[in-house]
Amino acid sequence: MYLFIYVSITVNYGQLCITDIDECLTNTGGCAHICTNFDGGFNCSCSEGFKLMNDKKGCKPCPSGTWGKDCLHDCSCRDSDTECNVTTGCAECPAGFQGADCHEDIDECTDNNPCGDNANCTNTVGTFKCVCSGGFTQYNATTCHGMEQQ
Ligand SMILES: [Ca+2]
Repeated sequence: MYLFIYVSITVNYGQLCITDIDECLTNTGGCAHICTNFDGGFNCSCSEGFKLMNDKKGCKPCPSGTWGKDCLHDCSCRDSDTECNVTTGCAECPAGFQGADCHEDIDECTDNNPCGDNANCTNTVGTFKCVCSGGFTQYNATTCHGMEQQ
């Protein structure tokens, strides 16, 4: 018994497994879309707008509400999921947001002072506030008037 194990180990160490086999050269490694070879193995991946299936070879279209490489991005578009392209994402974000996933707040206060000269702009997530400077009162969301203007 001990002798058998010793011989088996010796044989395995004796094999020369130095040269990598490029599995991607044969039938794209069985990958539906993209095959990536590396030393000792290979990976399958999918094009934008597709997700790798459980068999690690097939690719299925992104489910509704997701997009991009491996469907990792959320569709948080302005109107509905129908405007979310599976490869490019949202055509238009909801007001106050930007970025590929529409999760990034727009700092309205740094873009162009929407509050005018008589108020201080405060950025908030998804929108902004105008707080009237001393001596001025709120006229509407973005305008403050002095006493003589009311
Ligand atoms: Ca904001």
